[in-house]
Amino acid sequence: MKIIIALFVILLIFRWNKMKTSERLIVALIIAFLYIHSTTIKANLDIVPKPAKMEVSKGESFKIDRKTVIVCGDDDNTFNAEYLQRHLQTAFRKGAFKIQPNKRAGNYISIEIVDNQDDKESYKLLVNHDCIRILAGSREGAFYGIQTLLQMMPSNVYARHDVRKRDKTNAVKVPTMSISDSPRFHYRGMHLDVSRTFFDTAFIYRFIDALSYYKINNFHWHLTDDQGWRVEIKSYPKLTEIGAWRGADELLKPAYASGMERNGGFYTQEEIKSIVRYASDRNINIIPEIDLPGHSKAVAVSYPEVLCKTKGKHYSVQWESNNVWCVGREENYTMLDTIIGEMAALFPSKIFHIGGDEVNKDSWRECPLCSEIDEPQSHFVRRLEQILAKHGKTMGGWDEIIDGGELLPETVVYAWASLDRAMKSVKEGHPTVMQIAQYMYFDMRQSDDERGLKWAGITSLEKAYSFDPTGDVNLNDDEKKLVLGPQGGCWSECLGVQDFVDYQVFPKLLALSEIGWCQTKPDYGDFKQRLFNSQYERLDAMGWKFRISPPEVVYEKERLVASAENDILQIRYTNDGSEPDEKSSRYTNPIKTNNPERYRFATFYKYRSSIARGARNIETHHYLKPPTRVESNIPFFEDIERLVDYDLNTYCFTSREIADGDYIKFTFDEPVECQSIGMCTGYYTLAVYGILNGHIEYSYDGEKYYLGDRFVYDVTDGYRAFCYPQRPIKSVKVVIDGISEHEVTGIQDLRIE
Ligand code: TNX
Repeated sequence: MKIIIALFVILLIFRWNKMKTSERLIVALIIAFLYIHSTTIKANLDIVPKPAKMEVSKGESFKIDRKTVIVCGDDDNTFNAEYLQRHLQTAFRKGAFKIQPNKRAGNYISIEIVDNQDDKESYKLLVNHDCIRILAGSREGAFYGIQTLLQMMPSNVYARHDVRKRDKTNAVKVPTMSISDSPRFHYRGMHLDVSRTFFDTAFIYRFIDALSYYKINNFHWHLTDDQGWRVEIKSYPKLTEIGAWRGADELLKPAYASGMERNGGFYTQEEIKSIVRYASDRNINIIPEIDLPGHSKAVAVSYPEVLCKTKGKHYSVQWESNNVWCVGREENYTMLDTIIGEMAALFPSKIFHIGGDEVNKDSWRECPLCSEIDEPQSHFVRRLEQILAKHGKTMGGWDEIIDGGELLPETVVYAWASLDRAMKSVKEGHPTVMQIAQYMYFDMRQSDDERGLKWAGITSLEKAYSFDPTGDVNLNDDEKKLVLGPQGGCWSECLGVQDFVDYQVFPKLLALSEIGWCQTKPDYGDFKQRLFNSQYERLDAMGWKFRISPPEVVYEKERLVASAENDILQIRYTNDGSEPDEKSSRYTNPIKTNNPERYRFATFYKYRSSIARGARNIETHHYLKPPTRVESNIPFFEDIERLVDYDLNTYCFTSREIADGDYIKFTFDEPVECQSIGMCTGYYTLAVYGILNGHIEYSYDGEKYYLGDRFVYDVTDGYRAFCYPQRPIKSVKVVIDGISEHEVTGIQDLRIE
């Protein structure tokens, strides 16, 4: 359209002097018409979550423009009306979208509360030629009607910054239609771990907004874990004075690449109250979690008396030692009663989550108080049930809470470890939330060369989308009623890296949204089409740096062949090993080459790109594997010879905290000619559990050592250090010269090139 106008204007410049006044008038009218139409856009109908029933009629439409008003006479819906007004104003050039109590002749959007037999979350959205009506039985339903309407509007309704005038819209044409919609599950949850990585309040508000845009109605806030206690408790101030901070000089040591500096934070009670209110206006219930009795290192450094009085070190699965509350110490229950009491006053949620997962029970066996108790975990959980009941709460807990003893029937189980655990919980009669790791863990990696944990397998968008909370488990109809709904899980060990939370959560959250909302889930192709047609743009407007799927690249018949998931994504590449950017060459056809390892490809959506990749079937590095001896003063869990088998998949963990003066020395049988030698630490392909303070040294004769690089953090390889010898080299040493991150450290094989 803009090009047509430009051509038209050029034509005029040459002809204007020769025209009559009447001709000029006609031309002016045409320009005005074209201008108005150039900023009238069509409503988006690629809605997520897809409404249950949507009948669009052909021909007629209603135009939302600057004269449209919002009609809302119901006090309960004042927030909803203002919310709609605010969002529309962001995207429209002039419209004030005045709110008025009474209907007028036409050109309005009304929010009407009607007698509704259906559930309170259902709504109808009717578009006639002169108005849009949102009909619902409650403010919840009306809010969802508004969300559906916003999905039809330009993406800028979600913009968080001032939209430039020229990017605003004059009018949106919505076809006449009728939508009638209600959710499949009344519990649609998203969980976020703010302990391993602290997210500030601004982030939490944005996150809540995103949940509400996609009709998710529970936010499970994982507020405490080993790496930080994040909720202010007035009666126990040390929980946040000490337990919310990690760093070299703190009692809680650095972990998961949090660095030497003081790092962390917590939410004050005032901040929490505001967040809870904000969420509740948007139909979101916030379920607080304090993770007990394990995952409690942050408590243990703040109030060490809560631990069992034992001598040994007992590690959790995440290698935290002595992080479990003593369950025989009566004062602990008094303390928990007080903590829960303060929190119960902040969170109106009926469910209060107490964790309960991954407890190492060894300290209980050794403890004189705990060893007296039968089934101590179950004993603890049941004591907490009583405390919670006293504060008017129902307990929620990870699926371990069903082991070892009978619980109150209403206790809500959060099934995470497997579908089998979910079935066990349901068969025992518990309402169960389905946060099954194999589908719903957003911290898992999304394909094999991407960042992220992988203990539950690779969890692609498609895998997540395929989840059916009641269909994937073998349950009868009555049992199915106990399945409350799905929940996405976002643990944050690996999210300390900038924007990585965006990458893991979006667009996956939209898959979660449809799993929870859609009565009949559309097929994956349909979902993806809507993603590309309209949702990428929306996430972009919201400011999320969402994941863009990387290209598939293979090398066959001397050609590199790359493909993207959708045409909307462009593929760009480099042939010097560097990361492609927006200026790199555009890939259109297979590339003939004998040096495929030099090529890197990435897909681009607008100015943003996916991770870069080479061909799947080509190794980019050719590491040397010279016969090598290894020695160290550090004890390892595994056989140290694993460090010199040059298989990157077999490596070693230290069985104690490493410290200044520790070393690992590699000596080659014959001097090795190479350009570089590198040591990457932590889990192979995962940048956690690495060396925080150390350097590499190298020697040509095995006696005199030269200084190589210090260890620095890299998001792919963890803390890593390199050296670049000038001559054939005899020996390399990894030298630790300061405090470490975790209580154990992963050491990998050398990478010699
Ligand atoms: C298991 S899921 C945990 C978390 C980790 C997560 C990482 C659960 C109840 N416990 O502590 O962060 O795996 O995926």
